[in-house]
Amino acid sequence: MSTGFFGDIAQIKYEGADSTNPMAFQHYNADEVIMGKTMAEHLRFAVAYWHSFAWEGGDPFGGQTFVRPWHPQDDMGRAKMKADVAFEMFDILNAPYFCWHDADIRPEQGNFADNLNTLNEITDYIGEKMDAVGTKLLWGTANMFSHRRWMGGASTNPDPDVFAFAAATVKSCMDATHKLGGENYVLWGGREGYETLLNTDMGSELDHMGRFLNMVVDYKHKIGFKGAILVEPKPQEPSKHQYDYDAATCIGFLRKYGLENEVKLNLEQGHAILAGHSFEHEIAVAASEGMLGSIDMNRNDYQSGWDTDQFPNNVPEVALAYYHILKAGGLNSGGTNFDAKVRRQSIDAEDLIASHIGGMDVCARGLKAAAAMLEDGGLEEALKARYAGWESAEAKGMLESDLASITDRVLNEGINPEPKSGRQEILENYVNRFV
Ligand code: XUL
Ligand code: CO
Repeated sequence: MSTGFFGDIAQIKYEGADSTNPMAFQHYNADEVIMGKTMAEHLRFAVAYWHSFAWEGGDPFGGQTFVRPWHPQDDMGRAKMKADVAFEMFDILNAPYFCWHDADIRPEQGNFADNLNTLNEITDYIGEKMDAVGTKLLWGTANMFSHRRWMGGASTNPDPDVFAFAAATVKSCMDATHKLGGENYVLWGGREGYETLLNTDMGSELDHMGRFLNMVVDYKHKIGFKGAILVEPKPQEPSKHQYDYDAATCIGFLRKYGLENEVKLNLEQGHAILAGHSFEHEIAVAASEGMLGSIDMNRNDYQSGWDTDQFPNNVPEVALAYYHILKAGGLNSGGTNFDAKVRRQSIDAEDLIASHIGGMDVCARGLKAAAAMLEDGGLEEALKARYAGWESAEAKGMLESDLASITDRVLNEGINPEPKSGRQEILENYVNRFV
């Protein structure tokens, strides 16, 4: 029985680029085959439970703007109503996946035992809805940043009791993710960092975080969870400085604690921007190390400097992101999670649907452009040409030699390199043909 929340909005269908129907896909054609896979298989869209159903529209200057029938979110009956509405939306969008934090789906009880009971109850309920609607779980995660107990960090907290509470919380969320057939498990450490170095022992906090993540990996193997463990880089906000700053920092951390073959990265467009990188930079860094796990798709306001978690609407940007994903062999167990929220003035049920339609269409256009560029091969050809010198036996041999012998060769052969154009504008013009 419908909750009635979405009124008369019917299932969203693909109508093609000429359609002017705002409640239809113009570009996302789930079954269309691109480079041997359907769009649905490439993109693996997920809806983020927190932005669409748990966030109430507050900002640093004002509180709730959304008035929903499942508010206030402090009661199990209303948590179930929230799940009913969520699965109606997954059905309307035909979204293959969703993602949650424990705190999005169950009411906070203020102690671990009751949080565990309510998490078990709501995930049983959600499991039935997953079976009925056919939506799968891309990943689960623990919210270890909202409640005041986490204010000084979770695994990096100076108080060992908070470390213990965090360990129990992550175990419960991994169990729930496993129970629901989740395909990944994510850790984002919003409070794993510091506000001031004046009160922070950074070395021991990092050691605790490394040990904690090793326990997570051990537990994954113990319960036979086959999904990937993913950490999500972000440089700051809410902490002034977060230890998982960006992809490169995370990779160094994972290597230091022996986790480079066990943990991959969940990369987010807006977090890349906050770190001073492009999204494709973060994807390329992870891909070059074989650590590309999944993506959180959104966009950041380039002026505000905040994590604005807007729905993507920039096709050229998205195209370059998927270009690097396709080049790396795709998302595997990962997916495209819309870690994106409507603006706080977008208070209607229709806004929740329209935002996802737009996001899915923008990603579809980006994917199509990326695939066309890869199939055309222009960028790969240019790349190959630029590095062609390294194909020679002499050049390769140099990497096995030493500074003194290389110096001899420079002197003997009179090596004096002639600069060559990087051809950036020509390549940018090339990309422009596809987007
Ligand atoms: C916060 C953020 C989180 C993670 C999951 O910026 O991106 O929602 O994706 O905790
Ligand atoms: Co995210």
